[in-house]
Amino acid sequence: MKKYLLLSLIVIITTTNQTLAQNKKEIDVKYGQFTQLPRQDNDMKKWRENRFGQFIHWGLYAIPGGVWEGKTYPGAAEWLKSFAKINQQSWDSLQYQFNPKKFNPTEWAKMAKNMGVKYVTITTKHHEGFCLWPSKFTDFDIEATPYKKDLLGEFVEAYNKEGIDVNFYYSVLDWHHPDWRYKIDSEEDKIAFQRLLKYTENQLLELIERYPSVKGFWFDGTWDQSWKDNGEFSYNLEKKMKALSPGLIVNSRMRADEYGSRHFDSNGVLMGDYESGYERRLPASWDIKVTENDWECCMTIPYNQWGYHKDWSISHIKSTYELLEMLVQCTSQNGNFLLNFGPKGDGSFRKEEAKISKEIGSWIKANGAAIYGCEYAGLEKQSWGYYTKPKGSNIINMVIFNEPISGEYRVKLKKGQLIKNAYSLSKKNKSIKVVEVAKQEYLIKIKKTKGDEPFVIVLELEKKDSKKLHQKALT
Ligand code: FHN
Repeated sequence: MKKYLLLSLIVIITTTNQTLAQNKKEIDVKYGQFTQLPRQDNDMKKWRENRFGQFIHWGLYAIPGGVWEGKTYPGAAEWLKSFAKINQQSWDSLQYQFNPKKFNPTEWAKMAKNMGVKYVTITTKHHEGFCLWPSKFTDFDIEATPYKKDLLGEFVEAYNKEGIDVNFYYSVLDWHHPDWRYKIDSEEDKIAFQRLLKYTENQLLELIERYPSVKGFWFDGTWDQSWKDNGEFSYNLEKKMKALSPGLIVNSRMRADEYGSRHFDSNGVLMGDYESGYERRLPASWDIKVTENDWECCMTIPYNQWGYHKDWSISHIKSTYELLEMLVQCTSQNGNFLLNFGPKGDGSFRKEEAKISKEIGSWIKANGAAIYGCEYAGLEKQSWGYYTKPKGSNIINMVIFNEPISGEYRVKLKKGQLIKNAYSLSKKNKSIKVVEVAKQEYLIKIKKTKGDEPFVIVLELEKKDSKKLHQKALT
């Protein structure tokens, strides 16, 4: 009788769920996602394995560095034109001062390599509209500066030489272009904006043709109504770009569907190849959902400065370990971490950035095995730090940021997972004591460290549920 009741209950629940699913009417979206996600091709796999990237914001705004006519503006330096209400002519004339004599692309690329990044994303054109490459479609570009040379080309070559993948940031919002419109209020606006769209398309195809090794595009400035009203255009543009460069990776900010939905289409499906909405923030929860789509968090070192700002005393400057913890959290949740740098107008890096990049690099040199190619380990986050897992391996890394006073680390694995061996990444030959306190639950005992650096403990798992083997391994 009991069995019969249980069976009936299961049938009722299943039927109700099916009815609910049928009732959830999907909207007919014509210009939404057109790719099966998550992408499983080699380019996307490489993007995922890279985990750590360098963001570079560099443009005319690096010259005033947040200061105009003796006044310091605390907002983001690349927005100075807008904050300080600087007229177009004055801003545009910065072009004739742009001559980064200290720009050494080889040194930049070496610094990035030593920091441990596997990819870089550079602003080819930010909201100010200035182009770091000689564009056929505008004079507001590097060619018309005293520097004259193809700066972007030099950059791409140097980074590629170091084995670093290059992506291009491109702002659709353009304060310089006469045809830019925030919204379309008249027939005249409509015609002007169509010209802007053509300009955008021309430049993007130009960038792909000029720099064929480009791996991806990072769109920005796509939040205005004018762009949102042109979902069909951005849909076709993404297709054209990918036809010209198969394997190209595009962030979720590029597109809007025909209803104006951004990042995710009106049915909640991610557009582009990965979610790029995590700006200066990490996922708030440990919800498994974070791990369903590829995603990237972009982060500033100060509170909110992307371009070079002369005065960094205005906000908290994140420490090396604060930033490393963010990188590790991203890895543990299947995300990438893109750390921003804002070079000065002369082409050099500020000393704070140089120091942080060195420190990050030295930690990653020793502990990169817990980052590159790693993913969500399928385990809950613990108070001592984060789990990461090299894809397809029988290894789980514990990346420790908070040492417990007891020196004991509680580890709760999944059914069927047994610890075969545990060791510190810095001392691979010395096993660490593991005590089984309950089924799949362990205490890892470690001598307290000086506590001045995050470290990694590696757990080698034995999947076979053999008690004998297990006991043997732990003695
Ligand atoms: O307005 C920009 C900002 O200057 C910076 O480029 C960031 C980077 O993600 N994106 C915009 C704001 O979302």
